[in-house]
Amino acid sequence: MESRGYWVGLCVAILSSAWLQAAAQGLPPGFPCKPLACSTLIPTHVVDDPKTNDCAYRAGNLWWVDYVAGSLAWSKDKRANPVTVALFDDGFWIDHEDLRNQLWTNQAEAHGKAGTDDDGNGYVDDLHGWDFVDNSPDVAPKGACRDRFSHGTLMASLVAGEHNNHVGIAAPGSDGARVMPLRIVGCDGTATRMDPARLVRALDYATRMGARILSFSAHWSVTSEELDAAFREIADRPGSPVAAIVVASVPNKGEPTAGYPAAYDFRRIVRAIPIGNDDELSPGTSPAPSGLNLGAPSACVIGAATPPSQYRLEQGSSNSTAILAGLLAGIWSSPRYAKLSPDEFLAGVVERRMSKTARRSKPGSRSPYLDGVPLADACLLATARRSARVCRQPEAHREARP
Ligand SMILES: [Ca+2]
Ligand SMILES: [Ca+2]
Ligand SMILES: [Ca+2]
Repeated sequence: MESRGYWVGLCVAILSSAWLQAAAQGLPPGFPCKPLACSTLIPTHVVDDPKTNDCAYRAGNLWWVDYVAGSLAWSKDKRANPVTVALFDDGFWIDHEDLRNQLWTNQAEAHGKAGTDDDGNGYVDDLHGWDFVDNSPDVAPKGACRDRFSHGTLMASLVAGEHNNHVGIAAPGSDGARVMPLRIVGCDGTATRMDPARLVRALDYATRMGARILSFSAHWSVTSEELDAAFREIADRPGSPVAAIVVASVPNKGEPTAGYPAAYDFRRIVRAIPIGNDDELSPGTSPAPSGLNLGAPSACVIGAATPPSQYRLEQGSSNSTAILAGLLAGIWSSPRYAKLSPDEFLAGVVERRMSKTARRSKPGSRSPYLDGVPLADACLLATARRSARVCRQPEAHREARP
């Protein structure tokens, strides 16, 4: 099999609204995103907790959180057993105000000595992930990417943007997800190509260091035997010691196939199908293999862009992937599920409940490969009273009652 790979898509397209300067004072007047139809899908007065102080949420601009009932994955405090979500992307501004408290931390390096590989994992000072392009602990965007909007930063914020910190956004994984930033593509020249050997090293790092969800807001069409084998071990082989859930993007650029890793027919792959804020499958969405295919918001999504406090409005299937990864992490980290293995969580929660829930929205009616849009398993996560109002699925409704 050909070993030359290439990076096909960081799937976000840029809306013309350009940079948004949104800080603690709130979003600009006339901000183009409105809650739209989501308020008819989920009772906002229930989901939109008035105690939440993140300005974008309070301004009604996080339709994508309410759309998946993401606020039900929040908890009063950070979860005791957060799920580490590894992000494979082009660089991360980890000092962003909505990210800096949301990172996976290598405790051995945090309490170790600078310049020393304190945990002996082969990476010196890998405090918050690793840059596999430039072989460095600094995961920030490099080269021309330093002056652009940062795709990786946006994805990290959609996974775990911090809830109730008086600024910016709040993501479903705020209290249950911790982001492990892994830079696997760069901006310039050959570094923009997806190198299969480089990705194999990053996969090995992520699983060895405890990531339980691997999120790919990217896709590629050429792979290698080594890369296929690494994904098979993580995402398919029963009893694998490095088993993890792979959340894979399905692009919406009109391409004839979804690309890898969505194209793998593996049991632990969950595909994110992009849904626009018109409550429809995003135009140009590639056909996807059957399996665990869940819808998630793609358009009109606001997230972190550059440090220390800038945000940006984006659309694209990358967003869907990160939102779904954060939602799954937020649910998986709840005390009820925290001890489940990846296979147990997928079978008992994602497949049995989330993908079978009769979602009160249009997606699914037009797509043979979309199983539905998940809610944050509201009937199990929330109190019985809240659940009864939010979740209308008969089976779950009954279960939610005392
Ligand atoms: Ca180390
Ligand atoms: Ca060290
Ligand atoms: Ca926030």
